[in-house]
Amino acid sequence: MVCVHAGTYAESWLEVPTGVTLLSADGPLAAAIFSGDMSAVRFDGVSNAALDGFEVYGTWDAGDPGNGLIRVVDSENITIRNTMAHDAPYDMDVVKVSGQVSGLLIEGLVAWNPAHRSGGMFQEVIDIFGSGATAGDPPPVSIVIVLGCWLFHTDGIGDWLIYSKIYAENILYENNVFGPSAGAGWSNAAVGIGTGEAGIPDAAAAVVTHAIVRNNLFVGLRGDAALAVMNAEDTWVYNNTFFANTGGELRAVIMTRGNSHAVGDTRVFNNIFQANHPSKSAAGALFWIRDALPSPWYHDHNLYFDNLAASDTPYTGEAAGVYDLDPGLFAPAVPDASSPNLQRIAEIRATFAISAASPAVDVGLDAMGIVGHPNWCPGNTDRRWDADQDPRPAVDTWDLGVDEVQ
Ligand SMILES: [Ca+2]
Ligand SMILES: [Ca+2]
Ligand SMILES: [Ca+2]
Repeated sequence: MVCVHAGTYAESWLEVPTGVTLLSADGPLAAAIFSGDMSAVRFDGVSNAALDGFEVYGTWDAGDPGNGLIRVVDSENITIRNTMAHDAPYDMDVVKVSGQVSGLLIEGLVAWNPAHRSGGMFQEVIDIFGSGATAGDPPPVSIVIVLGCWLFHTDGIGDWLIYSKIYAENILYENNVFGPSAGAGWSNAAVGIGTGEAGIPDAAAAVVTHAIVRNNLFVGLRGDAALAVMNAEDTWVYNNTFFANTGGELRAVIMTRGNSHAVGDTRVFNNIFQANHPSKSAAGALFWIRDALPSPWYHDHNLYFDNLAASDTPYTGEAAGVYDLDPGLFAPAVPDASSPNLQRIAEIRATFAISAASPAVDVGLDAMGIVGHPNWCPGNTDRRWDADQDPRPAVDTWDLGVDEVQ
């Protein structure tokens, strides 16, 4: 353990060694690391190391091309927690993960402002890239949990918020707030399981397998879609709330794309969709199926209220879906990102709570009770809880969306 007292430290290329936790000793965000035009914190070839409680920032878009304000490469059992990271120097993601990485927990991270990439578009807030595999290798990136984070863009800065791509497995996005984002509607999705890039080393292989996307808020997002499932196998999308993903800079709420690998098993259930009216393309779409329909493709037990009617594949007709009833979200709005801090995550989440009178109450499935639910990290992947860590029952009476009423 290395304890750092309050203050702002001008440091760059800070390598965290194996077995070391770098801790802000006077509490979360009391200590700050300012890296100027360089990478700030590196986990490179290490294990059992952590960064806890720092504000980490650089000079946005400055300097020579780099690869990550916070960088995780060829490492295992790494934790980044209670951290606020923003304003990446030129060509850098805010958090860049690549090489062989097994066991990464990113928890309670508030992050924004990736830099431009060379060519004019933007890097990502979090980039998870299973890189470097050769024929016969297992996926180089495995077991990544992104938990209770808030990722957004400001001032038109950004494209993707987060993606997992190329050759990765066992990915969990849980209890996060995604949005607002700044994609311009000609651009990529905000949140990706997979990308449109082909796999490496096998271009035709699935690029992401066994992903879970649950208890997340998708709000105020732009680009091709709020959430994209691309060239992936076994993706579970449940108990998310999609609100106000709308307007002329968004094409779809959920997009699937199988341009290099036909999208496999995809489940969409227990979600709330409210006030989503993407209109960038001729009609926009609730579900945009860019290639073949995922197989199998399952959606049911979702609530739809005040959304656009257009959808590449119908969202009507769910046997246990809830249609045209107001879920009664407490005070939903696109989050104000003008003064971000760690406490804002819970505050935003509270505005998407429901009450006992909501038609979303008790009409969802017990996700853990469904045969085939991924459980690659017991204790994490099989949690029955909502976004504010209230328990969900072990029977088919889960509430829809991020909140379970107690
Ligand atoms: Ca990137
Ligand atoms: Ca319930
Ligand atoms: Ca709750």
